[in-house]
This record gives sequence, C-alpha cells and structure tokens, in this order.
Amino acid sequence: MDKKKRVFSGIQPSGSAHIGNYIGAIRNWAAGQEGKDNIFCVVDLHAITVPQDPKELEENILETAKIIIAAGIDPEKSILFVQSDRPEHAELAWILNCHTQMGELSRMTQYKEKGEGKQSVSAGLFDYPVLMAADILLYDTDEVPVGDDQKQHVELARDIAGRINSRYGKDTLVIPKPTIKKEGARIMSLSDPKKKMAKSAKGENSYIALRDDADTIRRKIKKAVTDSGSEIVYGKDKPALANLLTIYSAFADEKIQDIVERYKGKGYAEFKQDLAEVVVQGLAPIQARLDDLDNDPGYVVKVLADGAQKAAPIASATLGRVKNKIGLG
Ligand code: AQP
Repeated sequence: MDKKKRVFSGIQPSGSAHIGNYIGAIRNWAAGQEGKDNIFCVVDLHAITVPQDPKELEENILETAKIIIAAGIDPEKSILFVQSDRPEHAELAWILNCHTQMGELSRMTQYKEKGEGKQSVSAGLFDYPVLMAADILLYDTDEVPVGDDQKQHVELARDIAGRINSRYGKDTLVIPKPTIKKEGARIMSLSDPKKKMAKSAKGENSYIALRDDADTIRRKIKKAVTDSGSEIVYGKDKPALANLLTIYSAFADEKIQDIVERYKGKGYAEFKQDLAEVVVQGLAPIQARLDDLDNDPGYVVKVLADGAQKAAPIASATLGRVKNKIGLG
C-alpha cells in the first residue's frame, strides 16, 4: 500500500481569524483530512516577529486552536499542536538559517509589506520564512495547503531543502509542495480590494472575523467598497465585486458564473444583503461549535498537549537525521 501523503500547515495566533484564513486555508485543511496524514500547528513563534501583548498572545493561542477545531479539524484524524511546545522547530530553523542566503530573504514580499513604513523591524520578521521552512521540513511534509500569500515561502522551503539535499544526500529532507486552491486563494480586504484581508489590518471593517455576529457581518458587508457601475459582473476591472463574488461562491458552494447569472438586472444593495445572509449561515455551524468549545476549555488544552506529544517523535527523528548528516550527530 502507498504511504499516505503527509500534510502540514499552520496559522498565526496574531488576532481574530477571518474568512480569508478560512476560505484560503482552514476549510481546505478540513476537507482534505481523509486519507492523509495531517499535522496542523498554531505558529506562535511566528506571531512574536511583531510586538504582541503577552496576555493577549496567550489567549489568542487557545482561541486559534478553537477556531481550527470548530472549522472542522478533527483531533482524532489530525495532529494539532502549538509550535513553541516543540523546541525542534527553533533548532532546525537555526540549521536552515546557515543554509539560506540573505538575498533570498530580502526578496520575500511579506517581509517587505509588513516592514513597510516601520521605523524598526525585528530580525525575526526577516527570518520568518526560515522558521516556516523548519516547521514544514521537520515533519517530512509532502503537501502544504496555504493561501496564495504563502506560496513564496513554501517555494523557499523547497529551495532550502534542495540545497541541503544536494550537499548532504538526497534523503536528508523531503521536498514539499504548496497546494493552493484556485478559488479563494487570496480574499481581499473589504475596505481596499488591492490589499489582502489580514488579521493585523487596522480598520475592523476590512475583515469578517469568524466570531463576528450576524449584525456585525451585515454591517461590514453593507459598508464594503464596491466598484463603479451597478451591475453584478465578475472581471479584473471590478476587483471589489470579484472579491465579494468569491466570498459568496465559497460560502454558498455555488459557481461564480451561476451567481452572476442569477443577479442579472439586480443591484448591489440586493446582492450585498443576500451575501450577508450567505456568510451568516455559512459561519453559523462554526460559531455553534465555538460556543461548545468555550464551555469546555479543558478539552482544547488536552488536544494541544496530546498533539505536541504525537508530533514529538516525528520532529525529533527528522532533526536527528539532519544533525547526523551535517556532522552534529
Ligand atoms: N486574505 C487571505 N486569503 C486567503 N488566504 C489567506 N490566508 C491568510 N490571509 C488570507 C491564509 O491563511 C493561513 C494562515 O495565515 P497566517 O495566520 O499564518 O498568516 P498570514 O498569511 O500573514 O495571515 P493574516 O491573516 O494576514 O495575519 P497577519 O495579519 O497576522 O499577518 C495561511 O495559509 C494563509 O495563506
């Protein structure tokens, strides 16, 4: 029998997870759980590359784990753990650092975007992609389901692994590949369709958090910017509408073409009203599961503790193999 494909992906506990995280990543993790060997991680060491309030960070770590479970990750089928509970991530990251070029990291667009306009930027933010490479490579990962914004980082992980393999032997690291769904790979901000929807974005009207209640969702969608014109059409010249149609399509599980056809002759107001209801209904089961998890915080803590234990032998085997190969055995 063929060995199951190993899947690894992570999410930062850097604020309220939003529908971009869900459509671009978490729902695909949940949908692909069957028949694969899945590992999902709350990547808290990534979150501290920008300043965090310690108490909020602690709360966000648990909250992010709850979101992952509520959105469909089954701890019986997938390993779920917190990155800083496994010290192997930071140790492998150091080894990978010594095999990564400064020039490669300087080309990473997320670093440029997040550092833009800031007076000081941490070395951690610059080095973030190497830690991400360590997260992925530590688990002999075949597939990394991510949103489009993370593609460049997974490509870098492939390059680093390839370089290490050509130097120390091709069985040192497994070369992973990004798996990115075409639809919804980059959900854009509701207030500026040129920017991606992000947890750390300033205005809270720019994103819909998975915890937002029905009235908040309705208000945010009503306020969402639209393009010039009044017809419901999909096209590159209508980026705001294309984004709203993508969100509609994801939650209604309906093709964009069919939605456009149905709204022929109808205006933005009606479309937005319906979109809000589609999102409210789509998030309802996730929010119901979140309520259950809120009432049972001990459960999530236990899932994470078990997950860190299950991840341990995989992580230590890979780290040990790499150390042996490079002469640190
Ligand atoms: N707007 C998005 N559309 C589609 N997918 C997205 N992802 C993030 N934003 C979008 C995907 O969600 C997963 C987890 O992302 P992350 O938390 O690790 O980091 P991020 O990409 O930097 O996400 P945010 O929400 O923008 O957080 P902040 O503001 O803290 O940086 C990844 O697979 C990502 O591709």
